[in-house]
Amino acid sequence: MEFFTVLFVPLFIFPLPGVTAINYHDRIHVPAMFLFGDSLADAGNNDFIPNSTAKANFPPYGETFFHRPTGRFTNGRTAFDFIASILKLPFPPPYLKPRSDFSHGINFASGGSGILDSTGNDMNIIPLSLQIRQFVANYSSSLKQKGAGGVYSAKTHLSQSLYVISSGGNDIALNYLLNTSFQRTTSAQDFVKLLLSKYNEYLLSLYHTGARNFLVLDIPPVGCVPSSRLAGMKAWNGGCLETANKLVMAYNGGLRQLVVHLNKKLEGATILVTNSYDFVMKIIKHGKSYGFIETKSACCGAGPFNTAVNCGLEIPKDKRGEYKAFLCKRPGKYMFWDGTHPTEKVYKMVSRQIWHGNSSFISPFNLKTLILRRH
Ligand SMILES: *[C@@H]1O[C@H](CO)[C@@H](O)[C@H](O)[C@H]1NC(C)=O
Ligand SMILES: *[C@@H]1O[C@H](CO)[C@@H](O)[C@H](O)[C@H]1NC(C)=O
Ligand SMILES: *[C@@H]1O[C@H](CO)[C@@H](O)[C@H](O)[C@H]1NC(C)=O
Ligand SMILES: CC(=O)N[C@H]1CO[C@H](CO)[C@@H](O)[C@@H]1O
Repeated sequence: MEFFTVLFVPLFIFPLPGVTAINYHDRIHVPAMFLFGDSLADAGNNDFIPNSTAKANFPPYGETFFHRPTGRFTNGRTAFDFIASILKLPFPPPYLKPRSDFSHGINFASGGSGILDSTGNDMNIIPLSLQIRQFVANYSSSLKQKGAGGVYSAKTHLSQSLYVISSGGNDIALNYLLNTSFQRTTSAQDFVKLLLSKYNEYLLSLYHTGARNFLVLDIPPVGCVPSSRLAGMKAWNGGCLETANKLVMAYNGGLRQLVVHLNKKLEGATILVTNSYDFVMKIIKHGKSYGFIETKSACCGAGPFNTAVNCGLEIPKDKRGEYKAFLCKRPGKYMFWDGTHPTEKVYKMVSRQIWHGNSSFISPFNLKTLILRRH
């Protein structure tokens, strides 16, 4: 019940074109930003799911920027918070957060979720399919119920807004690679095809609801996060988990093809797709030239790669002699905040690349170009 009400409200208060909210001297006008996906985008939805076990609701999460945990899986803002600021929008509030103002966007993302419904379902999170349905079902029905003027402004609002999706890493790292019977019944190639066919469906349902401007995130090298290095410490000396990275690369290649195809097929739509994989790999290899002193171990956590004991969790008694509770002094010098997520510093760099990066990071062009072309 609550879901419907909160989604319904903003449609009545959309600024009409030509009224106060639009500043014609400012060509960068995007009325709202809608976010979907996993912990790279979640800004606290999981905190409002009582039995979810994928939460970042304890210190020191958030300590660098917000100075308190917000449910974001990092020390500060996510890449999409930075994008919101560039677009002069507030950080899109979590869909499940009571009494939020959704007039400039909603964040539907849920940490631990994936493209497949089976991903993360033991953690009580919201799969991507449901995130999309929550948006589509309620926006479509409220559009139908509006009078002519209302439909017009709601349609404009939806078509000028930005839709961002970050998903897929968990399908590989937390689902397929951990489930041997899944691997037996479905080849890697078919698994990637399955992910992309679902992704195609989600993009189409957003399009049919009225979305036109999309930003789609490729999967970063999940095989190189501290927890993957820890998992393979003995077998390959703490290098990257290549089985994961190979799947990621296969998926990313397919995603780019899908985006090229949909950009031709979907009239009036533009889908931007990133290449965060190569960007993150470059930083891992040449950390110093990007201002990082550490690109392998987490800033927060303890034990090998600072991830054998998770960030912010209490250290078990029997491990106290072995591990020392550890939080790095300068998170801005670390690539990774915890065992699986980057620091705010990396997110800031990624957001800059999304905004004005060249074709080696984002295609067919960057977000700035998309927005200037539209207005
Ligand atoms: C978690 O809560 C939801 C409803 O809030 C319920 O449907 C689900 O069964 C619960 N899961 C577990 C494992 O308790
Ligand atoms: C593993 O994958 C199989 C086949 O897809 C599925 O039926 C099963 O539920 C999965 N197991 C777990 C623990 O997720
Ligand atoms: C793209 O930008 C990066 C720096 O962000 C630079 O290293 C690279 O040479 C540029 N590539 C092209 C094709 O301009
Ligand atoms: C798909 C979805 O989230 N639909 C929601 C829309 O609003 C109704 C009415 O409150 C909810 O019951 C649905 O769950």
